[in-house]
Order: sequence, then structure tokens, then C-alpha cells
Amino acid sequence: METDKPEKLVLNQKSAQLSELIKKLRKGDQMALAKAITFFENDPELIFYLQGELQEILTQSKSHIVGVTGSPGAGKSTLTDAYVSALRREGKKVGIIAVDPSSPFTGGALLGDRIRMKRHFSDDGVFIRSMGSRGNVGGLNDSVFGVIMLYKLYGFDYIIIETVGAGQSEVDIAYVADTVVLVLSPSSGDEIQLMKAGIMEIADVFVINKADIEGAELLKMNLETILNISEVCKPIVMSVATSGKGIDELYNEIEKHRIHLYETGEISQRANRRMKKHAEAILDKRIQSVLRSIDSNDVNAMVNTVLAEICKSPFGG
Ligand SMILES: Nc1nc2c(ncn2[C@@H]2O[C@H](COP(=O)(O)OP(=O)(O)OP(=O)(O)O)[C@@H](O)[C@H]2O)c(=O)[nH]1
Ligand SMILES: [Mg+2]
Repeated sequence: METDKPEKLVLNQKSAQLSELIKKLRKGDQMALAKAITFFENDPELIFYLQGELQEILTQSKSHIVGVTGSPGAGKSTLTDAYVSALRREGKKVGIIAVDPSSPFTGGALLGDRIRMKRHFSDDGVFIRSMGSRGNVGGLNDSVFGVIMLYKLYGFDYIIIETVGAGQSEVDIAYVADTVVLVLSPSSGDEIQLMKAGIMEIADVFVINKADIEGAELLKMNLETILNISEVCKPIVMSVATSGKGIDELYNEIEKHRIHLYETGEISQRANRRMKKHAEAILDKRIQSVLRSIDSNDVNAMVNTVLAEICKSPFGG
């Protein structure tokens, strides 16, 4: 009688456990959701055991993915907190992914502490998961895709992803979110943000937060000038996240954009773009693991072959 290899048994066991967790999380069990996320973080390939549900997610889920990005300290977490309150008043369920560039991948206490949505902590219509971005070019951790799928299975109406807009991550969020909110503030040296290539394209809604401090109007004027020159028409919301000023307007602008995506059919283009990025992330992991599996003696032999080729070439010694 043929027996299964040990790896296959482990995988079967894992997929059985994952199926069980998925059954539970679909009934609203947040503990099961947290455990399922950890499963994915450890093994992104488990995604392939979601086949049946995957179809359903893709065809039926209307969870709207909002990316909130911007300079460090611009007020992203405070703004997200206020926006979540507005969504909760409408009875919407919200899943949050907070990406912190400095926290190691431990389920991320760091940002969890900072975001500390005190009011929402005991609210079962809200779930917060933070993740580190360390080791990932571009800031967003690859497992963001798996978490999104699990959030969709759970049935969140809105999925909010907060990323610090350092380096490339503003551009990355554009591959993941349906609506990108770019938070600028007069205290964050955001004149520089405005000059960055690509920023006009990725933002769907601009927020000038900290409208209560000096420089906010000037920042708005500069942004308007740049948008005019580029012949781009996008909304600018002025907000004071700490007092809740401007949050209703932000809510409305995101709704308008959401409706626009459905009316124009762009929503499926964005979903396809996200799936493609997901596939790329999985492929990248596979390539990395193949590279790691190459024996060092083989690598030495390959180096010697290349060395010999160089020596034979007209440029060689
Ligand atoms: N004056 C003023 N302060 C604000 C406003 N919004 C946020 N802050 C303060 O700005 C600081 C940074 O706010 P956060 O919400 O943590 O900013 P963040 O963009 O999430 O920061 P990182 O995640 O570290 O990049 C906090 O001390 C907030 O209280 C605002 O509208 N006006
Ligand atoms: Mg924050």
C-alpha cells in the first residue's frame, strides 16, 4: 500500500485546519479569522486550498478596499479612526490592515498600540491586524493579499489599509486598493510629496489633514495648481482628524469614487490588477525558494564557468 509523504500529510492537515477556520470565520468568529491570517502569513501557498471560496470571493464580494497613505505623522491613523466611526454609524463592518515599516512580523504590537482605536477595540464590527513591511521592496507585505481574501470571506463591507508613504509604498497601495486616499499635512514637509512622480496618478481622494495649523491653505493652493497643470480633476478634502472635521466629506468622496468604479466597470480592472500582483508575489516567493535550494557547490561551479567565459572573451585578462 502506498503511503503519503510526510510533507503531504502536513499539508493535508493544514488545509483541513484552514477549512475549519474558514467555516468559523464566515460565521463571524474573529479568533478564527486571526488564526487563519497567521496560517497564511506562514505559508502563502495555502491560498490554493481556497479554490472553492476563491471563486465566490471574486464573483460576489463587494468589500471595498480603501488605501490610506501619506507621510509619517500626517494623521493617517487618527483619520482612519474617525472614518471607521463614520462607517460604524452606518452599520458597516470594517477590517483594518495597518502596515508598519519598522515593526517585525509578530502580529505587530507596535502599530496596534499606536492606532489603538480605543473606541473600536471591543466592537465586533471592527477587526484590526497590523503587519510589518520589513524585507519587502515597496513597503507592503506580500501577505496583504491573503489577508484581504480572508477579510472578504469574513464579510467586511470596508477594508482599510494604512501604509506609511515612505519610498515606494504609495505606488504599491495603488495595486491593492480600490480607492486610494492620500493624506498630506502642513507639518510633514508635504510640499515634497507633491513633487513626487506618480503621486497624482495613484491618489483618488486627496486629504489635507491638520487644517487647524498654519500652512494648510497654502498646501491646498499648491496642490490645486499642480492638479490644474496636470489637467487632473480629483477631490481635495480639508480635515482636522482629531476633532472629526471633514470626515463626513471624506466619507462622501470615498462613496462617490466607489460608485464611479462600479458605474464605469473600473472596479473589475482594479480587482484583476490586484490578482496579478498577488500572482507575482507568489511567483517571487517560489523563485526565492528555488534559489535557496541550489547547492553551494553548484553555485561555485557556475561561478567558475562564468569566470572561464570572461577569461576567454576579448575583455578577459
Ligand atoms: N493639530 C492636529 N494634529 C493632528 C491632526 N490629526 C492628527 N494629529 C496628530 O498628529 C500626530 C500623528 O497622528 P497619527 O494619526 O498617528 O499619524 P500617522 O500618519 O498615522 O503616523 P504614522 O503611522 O506614524 O506615519 C498625533 O499626535 C495626532 O494627534 C489634526 O487634524 N490636527
Ligand atoms: Mg499611523
